[in-house]
Amino acid sequence: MATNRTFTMIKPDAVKAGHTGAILAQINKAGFRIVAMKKTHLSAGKAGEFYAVHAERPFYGELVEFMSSGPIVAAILEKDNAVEDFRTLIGATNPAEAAPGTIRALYATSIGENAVHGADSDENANIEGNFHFAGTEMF
Ligand code: 3AN
Repeated sequence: MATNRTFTMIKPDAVKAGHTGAILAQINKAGFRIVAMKKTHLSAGKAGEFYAVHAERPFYGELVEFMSSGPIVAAILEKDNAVEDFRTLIGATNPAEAAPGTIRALYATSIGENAVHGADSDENANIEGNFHFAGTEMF
């Protein structure tokens, strides 16, 4: 069943570069409501668990190292058609291919350090949101 929620993380590269406020403003301007949000620092173990689906990919080690290299901002967002509309807002995984004006086109530096994460399905949005937040932290 389609839901109206997605899950995002502002990744360590964008947090470190001071883009958190601008990215959140762009997310709000696009019509997403913040259901839950926190700044946190994933351990390598937790990052590995989050990205377990990519464990067999050649970039898994690099991805886990990067995602645990500094603080992130994790959030659950709400809007009609949230998953698809958020993927449109962030742009392609590779910033060189991301449409102009998208968050990755504006703030990502490479395919690995690509500024933001966006869930790729309603099912994963739910799993990822529950990974980071308790029900009592969602409003
Ligand atoms: P997306 O985040 O756009 O859904 P996925 O699910 O293919 O992209 O990849 C998950 C994450 O893995 C990406 N956000 C990116 O940080 C990293 N990644 C994907 N492809 C590569 C690659 N070729 N080299 C390094 N890191 C990658």
